[in-house]
Amino acid sequence: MNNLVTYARDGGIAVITIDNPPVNALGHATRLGICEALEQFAADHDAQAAVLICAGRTFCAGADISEFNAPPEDPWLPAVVQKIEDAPKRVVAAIHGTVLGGGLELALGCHFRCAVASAKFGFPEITLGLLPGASGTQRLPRLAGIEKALDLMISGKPMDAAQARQIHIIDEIVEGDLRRGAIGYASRIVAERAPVRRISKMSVDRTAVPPDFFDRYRERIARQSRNQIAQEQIVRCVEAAVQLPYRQALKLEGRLFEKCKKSVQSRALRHLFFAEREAGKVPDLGREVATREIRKVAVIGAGTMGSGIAMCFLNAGWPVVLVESDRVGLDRGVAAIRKNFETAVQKGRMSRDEHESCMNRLIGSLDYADIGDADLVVEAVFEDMKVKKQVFAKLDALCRPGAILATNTSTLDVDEIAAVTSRPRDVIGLHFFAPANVMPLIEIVRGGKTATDVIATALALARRLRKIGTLVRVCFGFVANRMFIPYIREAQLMILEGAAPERIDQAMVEWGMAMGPNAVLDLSGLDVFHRFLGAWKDRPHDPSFCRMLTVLCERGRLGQKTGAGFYNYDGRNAVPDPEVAAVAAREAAALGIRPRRITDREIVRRLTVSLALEGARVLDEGIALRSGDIDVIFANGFGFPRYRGGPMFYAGSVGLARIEAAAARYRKRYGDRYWTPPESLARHTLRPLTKS
Ligand code: 3H9
Repeated sequence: MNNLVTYARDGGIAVITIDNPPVNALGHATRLGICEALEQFAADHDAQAAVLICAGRTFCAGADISEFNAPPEDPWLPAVVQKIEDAPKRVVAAIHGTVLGGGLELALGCHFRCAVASAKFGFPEITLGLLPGASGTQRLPRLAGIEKALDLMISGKPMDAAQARQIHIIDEIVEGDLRRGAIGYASRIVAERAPVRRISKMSVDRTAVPPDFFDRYRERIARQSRNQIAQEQIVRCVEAAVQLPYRQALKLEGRLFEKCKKSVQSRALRHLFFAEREAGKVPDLGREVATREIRKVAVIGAGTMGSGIAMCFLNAGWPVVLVESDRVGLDRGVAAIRKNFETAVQKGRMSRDEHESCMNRLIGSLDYADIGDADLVVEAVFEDMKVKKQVFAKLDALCRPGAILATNTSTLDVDEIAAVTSRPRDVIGLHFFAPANVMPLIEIVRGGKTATDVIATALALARRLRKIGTLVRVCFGFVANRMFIPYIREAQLMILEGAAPERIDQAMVEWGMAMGPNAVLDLSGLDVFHRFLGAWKDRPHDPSFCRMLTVLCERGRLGQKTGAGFYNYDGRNAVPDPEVAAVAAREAAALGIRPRRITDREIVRRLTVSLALEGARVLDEGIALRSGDIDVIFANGFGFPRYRGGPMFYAGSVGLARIEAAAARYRKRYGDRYWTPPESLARHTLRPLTKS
């Protein structure tokens, strides 16, 4: 037996322990070890039952995802699960931590399951574009019922032990030491001669759902699963669990799992899974770099961004001083925080006690002197270099030595801000995305002089805030907003060429974006983006460049906040406005731009190619560390469809030849100012691996 799985005996109970840190993923060697341990158990006449348990922080968190780019190696997980179920003596799973995907399937192969109360259970395969492929789609409906099983697999969301017990996923919740408790439970089962329960031998309760259940279920999930393939395959498998004998349905599950695994969508989602974890790893930041201790946080500016940032830190347990220059602004910010927490309580996302303790940790202040003992100060004032410099000069004078001084700027030069202090080593950018308390991303902007321990602390902070921190360097707009410029530029130009804003938005939403580019501008405020472009020193001398944005701003159409932008607004409801098309036609005529027929395909291609070319330039300049970081930023900050993997992965999946051909077409039509692909494009676009 290999050292990832060990076999021991405690009296009459065998204990099979999986120890494959960090999450006991079920890689090949582990599967082999389990099989060998099962054989030893079968041959061990003194063992009356076995407990299957994991060392470390969790029970198995699933199959080893890193093996999915190659064909499966025997013993493959479904066979291992079956081998457990076929064991001649009782096997009890002893569960702690997060039992996910293949890990839960392994547990369902056991005849009994017990868990500590803090354990979490789930089938997150859908988040990887997969289905539970080791009999989960067959065993779960037999235990939990058809609808509950589908909900669990389609949502991918975990449940707690109490819920898992309710739907028969576990039989027993263990208090105290799990190993002890599980051995006790196994001994009891043996003593009581409890019958061995093999889930595959149970039948699915088909009477619990109406005959048209599956059609209705498909309708119900159609919107959330648009363009995606795995959801339908899960429904097919569960339908098969109802209609086919177990073995036949299991074969179908295996085939459909392989189909999903080889799909570009699953490759894209797996790419993001690993890219999100790699984002926190920085080549020149070894483990020896210690982080600074952050006990108290101050946030400067109680506007929407400042109060959102304050909420993030309060939620994560820090005391926060929120500083504003005037009483009205401060009261408004504190009230917004209270209201947001209140809503979280009403929605059951936070307890009343947590709400109170968060509010107790918040100190609103009109006096900068209150930040003197803060270990981290996050500035979130108006996006204006002069104002930011004034704030940082004050921070420099007041903050204790060693405090980290962070700016939430989304565009401005962090080095220029740092230069007004006597301690540029302590200055860093922490660009939260709006709404800060909801969006999972922070662009961590490393200045030319930022100390490595400040960067390490920022990355650790992001983790504690349960956000993804991606490290970027200084340039106008960093990665996110800089790449957004060509994307918006092309969307705007297409409006001048005669494509209605709603058509452009619809094409992008159909393709998978959470929102179209024009709706995004309306939401965030046209004036905000206009001011941002106004501050850009390298703005091209191109009269058509973002012309619609300028004209609409001049007309006071600033987006949702003024009731009109690219759309008219009836509350939050966007209504297309023919006046916008009329304005576009006039502007186009003045600029000599002729109307053309633009297909949905062109809309998607032009916008996504513009992103890929700019992404390659960003990488050439060393602004982002890796293509994967760009993908992580767009998937988590801009509503880029995860199943397309991010702009760089997507370009690779379309193929370099097609991207270059599209760029050549646009170059011919619009000149080479924007459309010359960097030579590095091939290197920076991520090709999905060839099929296994
Ligand atoms: C599946 O099971 C298919 C089956 O149905 C059918 C098969 C036939 N594999 O997230 P963390 C690594 S599909 C390989 O930072 P946390 C991760 O990359 C799978 N590696 O920790 C990282 O590596 P590194 C279904 C994995 O405490 C390290 O472990 N299961 C896997 O924040 C720590 O991870 C899932 O989708 C894996 N399965 O969160 C669960 N899981 O240190 C995926 C983790 O080198 N995993 N790693 O960067 C998770 O959701 C989280 O990792 C978990 C822990 C909640 C478990």
